[in-house]
Amino acid sequence: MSGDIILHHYPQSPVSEKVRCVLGIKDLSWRSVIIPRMPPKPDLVELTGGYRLTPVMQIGADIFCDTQAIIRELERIKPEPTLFPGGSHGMAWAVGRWTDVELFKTVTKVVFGDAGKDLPKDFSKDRGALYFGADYNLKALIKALPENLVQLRAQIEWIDERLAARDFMLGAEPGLPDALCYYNIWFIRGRYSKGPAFLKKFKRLCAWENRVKAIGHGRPKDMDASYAHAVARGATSLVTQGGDGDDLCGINPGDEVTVESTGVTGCPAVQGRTLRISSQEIVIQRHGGIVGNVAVHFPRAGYLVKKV
Ligand SMILES: N[C@@H](CCC(=O)N[C@@H](CS)C(=O)NCC(=O)O)C(=O)O
Repeated sequence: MSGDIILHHYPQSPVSEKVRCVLGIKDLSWRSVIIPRMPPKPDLVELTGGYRLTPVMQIGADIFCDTQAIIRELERIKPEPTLFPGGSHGMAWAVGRWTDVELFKTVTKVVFGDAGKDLPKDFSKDRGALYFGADYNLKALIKALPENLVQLRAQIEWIDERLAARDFMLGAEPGLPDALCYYNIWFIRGRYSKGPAFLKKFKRLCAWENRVKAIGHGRPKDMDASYAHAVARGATSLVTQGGDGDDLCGINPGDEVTVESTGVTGCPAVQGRTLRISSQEIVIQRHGGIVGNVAVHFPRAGYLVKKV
C-alpha cells in the first residue's frame, strides 16, 4: 500500500484530467481519493500543509503538489512508455507553460464569460479570486466573451495545425504535450455551452481528441481520505537531503522556508524544512497532526520559495 500512487482529485477538475491522461498513457494502477470541489479541504491540507489546488499526488509519505511535480515523478517511477518520445523533454515542459498559463487562462475566461450569472455564486467568488485576483470582474468577462473566443480560436488552431501530419502531438506515440493540450480541450467541450459546436470545425483535433480519450485513465480504484492518511502515517519519505548545491537565492537543505504558487492568488504558502532543492524541484519536510512527518514536493517554475 505504501508504494501505491494515490491521486487526490475530483472528477470535474480539468487539471486533474491532465494527470489522469498521463496515468492512462503509462497504463498505471492508482488509488483515487475524491476531494471536495470547494474549500475547506481539511483532509487534503493535512497532507500538504496548506496547498489547496487540485490535484495532489501521494506515494507513502511523499506528497506531490502541482502537476509538474506529479508528472516528473510518474516519469521517474515508470519511464516506459516515455512521456517524451523523440527526446522531447525540455520542449514538452515549455509547452506546459503555454497550455497551463496562457491557454488555460483563456479557456477559463471563456467558460466564466459564457456561464456568466449562471455560475454558482460561491464557485464564482472562490475561483474568480483564485484565477483573476483582485481584478476579478464577472461582468467584464461576460462582455469580453467574443474577444476571448478570438484568442481561444487562434490557439486551438495551432493544435489542429500540429496534428496535420501526425496522430499525436509528437508523432505516432502519445506524450506529455497530448495530455497538456487534451485537458484544455476537455474543459472547453464539457463546460463551454457551445463547446462541441466551437470545436467541430477542427477536424484533425476532434479525431486526435478521440484517440487520446481512448487511451483512458489507467486502472483506478477508490480509496478513502482516512486510509490515505494512514498510509502517510505508516510510511517514511524516500527523499534524501541534498540537491544541486547552487540555489540562486542561497537556500540550502536544512533551511526553514515557505513555498507558494505564483500562478494563482490566495493559495496559502506551505512552511517546512528544506530537504532537497534543485533547479526543478524543492522538497520540504513538515509535520501533520494526523499524518506525521511528510515530504512535500513542489516544482520551482511557478513557485516562490522564501527563507523564514
Ligand atoms: N499549477 C497547478 C494548477 C492547479 C489548478 O489550478 N487546479 C484547479 C482545478 S482544475 C484548482 O485547483 N482549482 C481550485 C480547487 O480545486 O480548489 C497544477 O498544475 O497542478
